[in-house]
Amino acid sequence: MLTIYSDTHRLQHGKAELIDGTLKPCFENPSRADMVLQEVRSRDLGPVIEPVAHGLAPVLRVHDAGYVEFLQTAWQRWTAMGRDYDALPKMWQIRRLRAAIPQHVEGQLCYYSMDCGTPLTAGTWPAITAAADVALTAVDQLAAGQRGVFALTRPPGHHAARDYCGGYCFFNNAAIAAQSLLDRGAKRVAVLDVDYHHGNGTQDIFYQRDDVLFLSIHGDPATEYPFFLGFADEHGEGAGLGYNYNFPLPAASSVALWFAALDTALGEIRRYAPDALVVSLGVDTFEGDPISRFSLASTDFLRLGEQIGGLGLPTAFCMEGGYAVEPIGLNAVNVLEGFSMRQ
Ligand code: OKP
Ligand code: ZN
Repeated sequence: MLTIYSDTHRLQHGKAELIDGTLKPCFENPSRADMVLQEVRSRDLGPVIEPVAHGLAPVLRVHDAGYVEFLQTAWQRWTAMGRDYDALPKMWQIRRLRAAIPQHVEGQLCYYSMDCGTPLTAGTWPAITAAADVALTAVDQLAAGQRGVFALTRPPGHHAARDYCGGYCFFNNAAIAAQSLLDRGAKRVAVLDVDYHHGNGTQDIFYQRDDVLFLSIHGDPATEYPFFLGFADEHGEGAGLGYNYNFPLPAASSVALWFAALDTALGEIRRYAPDALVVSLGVDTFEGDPISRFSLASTDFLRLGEQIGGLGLPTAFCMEGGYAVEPIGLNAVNVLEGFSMRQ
């Protein structure tokens, strides 16, 4: 399987996040993608190629123009005030506060953020545009006839909605890929999100549409991040009604329960009969993940890949979460190898 990768991801390197009352080094850091790439190479998954620059037009197909402009200019505006540290919001436009967009960069940071764990840094803009290009180049390769392509995207994307960042995500790489598939002629695309956390951003982007079927298997938001979206009764809206499926599972769910949810999700994908599939590939469902609470073993990821491969669809895998850094490559490449076994 072909992998698309850019070193530019390294430029997104936040310093710290607030964990258990103190600042700890960011879980979402460059070593994650480095480890995945190393495994891709050592197991000879296939060629690794650089992304092709696609510009902002395909990003603007899923993200709000004001939000994109904010991300593009925020670091320059932040440092122009003499601030040389990561930009993090300290308040939110919560219930009954005015929804007007503030003028000040700090106010805008609050307006455009979902949480305070997603540091905007000097390298955020180049890293997120490179990640979008990685996803878009994967789509180019599907259009050129590849059956499965691995977009080694970092930072991840599935928490980023049309107009907000959060959960380490800024641009929604998987949503950008899905939209690009449609723009290249696909009639229907499915996005399957297997990360431990609900893909609230992807759901938000496609919630009112029937040309993208979104399905997510994740820790129940009643107790798990992102808390405010991802419940089983979210089915879509308007034209999108019936095209959104959430499978929230209790935090300590068994592997058998997880695969039963996968089976149901795959059945819905078959029924939808899409032209292509995008997988939001988070491997933080792993038993050793430090911030998640499912218990998939490394071999379960092979099985996951095989089952996805059994759909027989052109498939773009976009890397999302996975914070047990040492086995992240083993787990991610197991999915890709399992998929390839079914081609
Ligand atoms: C991003 B992705 C841990 C706090 C974690 C943010 C989680 C973001 C996950 N105590 N907060 O879906 O893997
Ligand atoms: Zn996650």
